[in-house]
Amino acid sequence: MTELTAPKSSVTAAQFADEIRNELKYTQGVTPEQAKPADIYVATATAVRKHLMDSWMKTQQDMINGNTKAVGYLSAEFLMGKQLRNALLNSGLTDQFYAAVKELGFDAQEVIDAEYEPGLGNGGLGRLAACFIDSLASLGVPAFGYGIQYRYGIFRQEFDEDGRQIERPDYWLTNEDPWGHIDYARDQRVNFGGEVVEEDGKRVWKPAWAVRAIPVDYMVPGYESGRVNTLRLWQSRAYDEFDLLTFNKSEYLDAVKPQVEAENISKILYPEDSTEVGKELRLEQQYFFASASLHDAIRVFYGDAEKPDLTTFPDKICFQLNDTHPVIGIPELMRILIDEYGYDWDTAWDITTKTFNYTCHTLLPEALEVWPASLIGKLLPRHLEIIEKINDQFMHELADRTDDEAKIERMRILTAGENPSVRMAYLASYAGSHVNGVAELHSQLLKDVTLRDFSDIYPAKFTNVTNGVTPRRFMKLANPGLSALITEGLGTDKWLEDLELLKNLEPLAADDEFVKKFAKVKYDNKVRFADFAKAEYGFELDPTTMFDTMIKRLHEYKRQALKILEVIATYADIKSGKVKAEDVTPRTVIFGAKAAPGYYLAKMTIQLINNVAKVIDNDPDVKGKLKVVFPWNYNIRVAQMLIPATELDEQISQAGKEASGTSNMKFALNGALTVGTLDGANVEIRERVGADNFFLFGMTVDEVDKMYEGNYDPAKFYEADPRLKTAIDMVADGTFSNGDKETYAPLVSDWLTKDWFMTLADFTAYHEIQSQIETLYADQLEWNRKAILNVANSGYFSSDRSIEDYLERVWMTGPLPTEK
Ligand code: KOT
Repeated sequence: MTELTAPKSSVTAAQFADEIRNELKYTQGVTPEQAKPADIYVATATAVRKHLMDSWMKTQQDMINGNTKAVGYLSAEFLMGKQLRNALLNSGLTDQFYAAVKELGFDAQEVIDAEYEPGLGNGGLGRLAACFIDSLASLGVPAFGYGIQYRYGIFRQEFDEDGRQIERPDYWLTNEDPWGHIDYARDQRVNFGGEVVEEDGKRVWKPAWAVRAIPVDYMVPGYESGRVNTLRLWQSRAYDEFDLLTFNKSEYLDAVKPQVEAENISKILYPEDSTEVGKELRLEQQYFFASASLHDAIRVFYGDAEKPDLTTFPDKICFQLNDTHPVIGIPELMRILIDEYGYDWDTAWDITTKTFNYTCHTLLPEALEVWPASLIGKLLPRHLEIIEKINDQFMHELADRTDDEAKIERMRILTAGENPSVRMAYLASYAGSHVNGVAELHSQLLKDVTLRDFSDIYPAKFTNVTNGVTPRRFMKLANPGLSALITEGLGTDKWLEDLELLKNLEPLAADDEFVKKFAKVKYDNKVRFADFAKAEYGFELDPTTMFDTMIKRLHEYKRQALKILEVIATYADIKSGKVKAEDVTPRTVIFGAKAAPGYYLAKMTIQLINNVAKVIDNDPDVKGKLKVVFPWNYNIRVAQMLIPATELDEQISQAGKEASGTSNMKFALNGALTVGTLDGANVEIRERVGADNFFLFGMTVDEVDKMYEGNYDPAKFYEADPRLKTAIDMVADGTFSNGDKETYAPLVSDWLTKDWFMTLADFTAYHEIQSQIETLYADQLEWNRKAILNVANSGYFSSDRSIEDYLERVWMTGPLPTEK
């Protein structure tokens, strides 16, 4: 038996330098003298992978040979961020790396910067998947992440001269990807199209075309666990076969077309976040990775046995459906069991329902995926038959359980009528063993509103698992200063594995010396971010001003508009002299956000923010008092720099719209105070850090509902608050568009006539909380005390805790046994 990698590697810096030299020579064919930082990066990554190899193989062996059920996390997105520093940390090679690179004559930062960030996700959902696989490995739970290796990740965002978002392709694989191992020998065939025929009394799918799914394996090393799991991302390739019978000169191009198109499946990540796309290619992507992953799991656990006993499948692995994107996996597993392995329907159903669980990540009706049955029928005819049968079975089951016919009708998986469609969330809620939301409030609203009928009939299925974030990346790597201070304060670094230990920092919030050290760390992080922003974006930031940050996808419900309107109103207050310059708390307001390329109002909001930034910047009257910056192309790297430097965190979505939020957790853990609504996980953060240490404002879910019922009229709020009126008038009158009144007219009109997310209704409350924020900020010792209390009381928001909750409430499994 090979030993698991020791938590802190015993390799010396000199040995590690030799390993890097070795890779340079034997893998890349360059001498240390010829090498560029990018070469050192690739050599280091290759060396680190080799360090992890034994543990990786052993983890797989232990998983296959043991009795611990594994977890398959099926997700269309894994927003991993850069890998090098994380892999070094988790393999205990960080110190050796810095020393070795120095010995080789390179600048470590340049080596780290040579890695291109893989952006294989849109935002919260994809980043959560990345945090979860880190925690699974760190807890020693055998697990696979299954997804797609998109050739183009989330677009690279630029701004044009007018402040408009431009999307550029993110061709992240232009350079070598030393982390991903392409495993050609473990490919899977994924079929599409064609028809279903009757043969010997059986339904037989005769597909029209197929693609080759090739796994690209990424090691997922646990922190100090000695375990290394696998992230298996599928690439689609063509088969080198085409229909030679129909092939003649004139049909050549037609004949190769499917081959050419096969590779489109994994070509691009859809840049929509929480909005429905409904495109054929998207369904192809979903089926592609769901099908390949299920077949792969069968292969992993049963080898190539012709007649494996798949009734044991749910004891080997359970699959978590990360929202509805992989839900087509449900009829796919049914099909595999019935058509490929000959099981009867009931046995297949029993296996399938035990295998899947479903996490819902939204409350927005438009984000709940619904596929036209006609499209499913065209692409996956056998699956449509199976879905029809599942729906029939479901209708019968419901008839046994309730007399409420209207309810039964409402719950249809396959809708009735002329153009039926398939509701993926309903399919998952019926077929899955467990259904969970991602924060207490969200899970409650799922039960009360979105999936109410389902929770009435199947109350035991529903549970909550509040999201979490990995402290390894978002504290240790992102905030070394704070991490060192925490370790000093606690006298141990065990908090990185048991984040609840942060609780023991609480008494130190009363210790002025500790508070000053904490304030110094925050200030240093601000300086570090200012330097970064200068180098990267050319921004001039003053680290003595309050850093007030709003980073998240640009979406109306998240209400970036609320923030920018408040900024405009403050700007007007200073200009008009209503607020004396000396009474202003100097602020730097920092935005980071990408908008879906087709999301008109979101893109207009980006343009507005950029132009407000410009106008303010060019106005000497507010110099030193107010500044707005919008670093473009917000990504994980920027998040890791910005979150530790932030003092005030904006979580200002309309109550009842943000399922959870996870940056709110990262900010609290990095000692920012939150201004926020009672939405998503804000509710739980506030409960834990204490109401005195959280700036709450705005309507509650109930108040929002009442206001909708009362025919909400935003214009009333515009008339009632002169500051709001001034701000909107300035947007309308061309102050931020060189006098052009048309530029923002659609946005202004939306605010005044629709304002679906009630930005205007919450504006006054949002302004009022600002004076409390500024009063507290004036007392730096008090502010930092509260920031420490945020850190101390946020240990619950570790993704390790989320995973433990899943293990206990949903997956019913645990870590692999450790050897004595
Ligand atoms: C995307 C498409 C369909 C349905 C939901 C989504 C989605 C939801 N994408 N990102 N989310 C976010 O997921 C995070 C992790 O659970 C949450 O913290 C956040 O509130 C969601 O908006």
